[in-house]
Formats: sequence, structure tokens, C-alpha cells
Amino acid sequence: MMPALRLRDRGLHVTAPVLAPGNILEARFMAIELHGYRYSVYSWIARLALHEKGKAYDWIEVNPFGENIPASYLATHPFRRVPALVHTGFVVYETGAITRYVDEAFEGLKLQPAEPRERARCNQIISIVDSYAYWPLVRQVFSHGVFRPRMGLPADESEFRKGLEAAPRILSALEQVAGEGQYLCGNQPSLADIHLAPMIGYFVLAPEGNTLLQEHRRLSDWWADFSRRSAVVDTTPQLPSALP
Ligand SMILES: N[C@@H](CCC(=O)N[C@@H](CS)C(=O)NCC(=O)O)C(=O)O
Repeated sequence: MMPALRLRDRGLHVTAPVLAPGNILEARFMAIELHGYRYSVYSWIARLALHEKGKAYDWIEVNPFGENIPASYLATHPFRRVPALVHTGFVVYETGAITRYVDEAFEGLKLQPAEPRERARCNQIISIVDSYAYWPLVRQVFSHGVFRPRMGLPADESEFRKGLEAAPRILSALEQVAGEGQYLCGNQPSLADIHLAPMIGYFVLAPEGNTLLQEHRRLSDWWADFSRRSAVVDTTPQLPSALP
């Protein structure tokens, strides 16, 4: 394992592998910029992919919910979302495109299975996460049950309840397509694990979300194991503490 450097950017700690000073590859390493928001689940996914590949990067904080999104960022991402990745002048947004690029452009652990059926499952899980899981698990359960109360922002109990009602169908579907091994697809970590982990990581912070996950044995066993990986631990966002 490479040594870790803790970079500080406007209060945000980024743990990233670093080369020895003076290493001629250093400039290439630091030519990766990840623009994201510290609490964003999609930014967490992109960070997790970079950490799993052992790639260092500069973190640029952009709050897509804020009023002052820099014009330079909006020129990069016309849909006002995060994250976006810049690598030696190449700009890419949409998290699935970023993580596949990170996997294919850099050496290291291969994060997409080569076997066609495992690869199809991997892509299927990523798509389920984007299309069906993100809104109820994160934007309804996590946002209204955990994040907004902790930030002192108004939360909508009915949104929280709607997310909880939708969750069992999503968890069951994921459980059906997930493999029986240690990882969701194949015998090593893949983008399926990387895309799902942050969503589950936020969802289980609501005790009701955690109870629902525990009713899905395969997924809860996977999460108990995968959440202990150093890349997950190192990239987990530090949320504000719960209000007394
Ligand atoms: N399709 C986008 C979704 C990214 C996304 O929704 N990011 C959230 C933060 S987790 C965001 O920027 N939200 C801003 C908003 O909803 O206005 C991707 O895959 O990158």
C-alpha cells in the first residue's frame, strides 16, 4: 500500500495515496481534479473509485445546492450536479462515466468484471442504484431523516416515510441480482460495490433504514464486510453531529 497524505481543502480532509517527493510521476498523479461536494453521495462514489485504484487527486469543493456555484464549474457541468473529474485537461461528468474512466485509464485493481454475465450484473446494479435507489434511499430517507435535521434544516417527515416505503422493493431487487460471494459481482470488488456502498452507507444512518437492511441477509452481510474496507472508511464523509 502507498503511504497516505491527508490534504486539507477548506476544512475537508481527503485521504489520498502519494508518491515520494520528487518522483517524476508526481505531476501526472496530481493532474487529477475531482470537483465535488463533501456530503454528496455521488462524489463519495467517485472518491471511492479513485481510492480503490490508489490514485491521488486534488479535491475542489463545489456545493451544487449553494447559490454561488462558480461560473467556471457551470461551464463544465451544465446540469449543476456534482461530481466532475478533470484529468490533464479531459473533463468528464456523470458518476458512472467517471468511475469507468478511472477504472480504464489507470493501472490497478480492475473494477469491471471481464466475464460477460458478471459485467452485465455489475452494470445492472449501477443502473438500479441510479434509477431506483438514489432518490428514496438518499434524497428521501437520508436527507429528511438524518442530514437535514443534523444541518438544522427543515425536514419533511412525509418524504422520509415515502422513502422507507419504497426501500424494501429496491433492497429485494438488489438482493436478487447480487452474487453470493464476498462482493456483489465476481470475486473481487467492482464498480457495483463502489456505486452501492455510499448509498447504503447513508441509508443505514437512519435507524429505520438499518432495520430494513437487516431484513435482507445477503445485502446486510455484504455491507457488514464491505463497509470495513479501508477505502470506504477513508472516504466516508464526516457529517455534522446529531443535535442534542
Ligand atoms: N447523474 C448524476 C447525478 C449526480 C447528482 O445528482 N449529484 C447530486 C449530489 S449527490 C447533486 O449534484 N445534486 C444537486 C441538485 O440536485 O440540485 C451523476 O451520475 O453524476
